[in-house]
Amino acid sequence: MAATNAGLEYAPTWCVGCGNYGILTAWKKAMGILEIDLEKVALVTGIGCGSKIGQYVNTYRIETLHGRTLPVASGVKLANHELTVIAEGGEGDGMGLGMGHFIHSARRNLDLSYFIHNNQIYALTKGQASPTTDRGTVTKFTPPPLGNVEQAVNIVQLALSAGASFVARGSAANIDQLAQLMAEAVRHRGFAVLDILQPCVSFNPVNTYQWYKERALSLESVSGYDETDRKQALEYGSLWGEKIPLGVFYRSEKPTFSDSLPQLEKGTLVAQALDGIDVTALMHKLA
Ligand SMILES: Cc1ncc(C[n+]2csc(CCOP(=O)(O)OP(=O)(O)O)c2C)c(N)n1
Ligand code: SF4
Repeated sequence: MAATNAGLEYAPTWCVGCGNYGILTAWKKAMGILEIDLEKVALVTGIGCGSKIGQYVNTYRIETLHGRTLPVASGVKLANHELTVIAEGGEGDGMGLGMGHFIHSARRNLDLSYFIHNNQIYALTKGQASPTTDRGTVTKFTPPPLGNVEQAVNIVQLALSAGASFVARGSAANIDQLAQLMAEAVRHRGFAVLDILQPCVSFNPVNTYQWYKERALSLESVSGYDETDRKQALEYGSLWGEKIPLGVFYRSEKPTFSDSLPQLEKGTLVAQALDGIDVTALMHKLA
């Protein structure tokens, strides 16, 4: 499948200069790298500017409620575990309302990729501080002199602590690297978290392309870095300031949630016959 087939014809409605364009380009490239049958891909997004990506790609997709991306993606995967399921949306969607779902998806090791468009702001709702907005950042809703008084969530550290078996960070400004990371996340069997640094040119004047570029540290350039060493991943995952690491922090192999369910051994749930299943006795018991 050529990467060009992964997109739809109409133009995105994102602001000119938005980092989401880079993410969309990388997304299409990633599908080309994977040579995947798009009919076997289910994309589940939440609500927000980043979540609109589903409107511009040529796969099956569900745009679900704000913060409910992962539960819906989990349901899709369990109903048909032969599908490639990608969950995607903003960090507000995933780290705010969706936070509990994130932790449980990681500890279950659901076989999903989760792409988080992290612009450190609630963009669609016009510029409130989000869970990843750095402390002290002045937004329209967190005024000076203090700015945002809350400590930011570090997505990489949280994913590692919760048990995600693949954890990486890419950037909307580095499309080739991002496409590779997306492809690796999709290939990984298990819960694959990809934190994507994404400038919002309309509502975040702090975390700009330049701001991210000045801090980017490629993990590939770190001599002796071992992607299977969780301790080292946590150490590099804690960096956020003068240096912000990009690349694969961690990968490991362990049973996925679907692997652990005997119900799925006979094939996908969608393919299993419903004849002969009578829940009347159960309903009476529960009544
Ligand atoms: C239950 C619920 N609460 C709040 C909202 C309002 N809302 C819509 S998008 C959004 C956050 C957008 O931020 P993010 O998820 O980071 O995506 P971005 O727009 O920055 O890409 C919020 C709070 C909503 N739609 N539903
Ligand atoms: S508001 Fe920000 S995130 Fe949304 S489309 Fe515009 S630049 Fe992109």
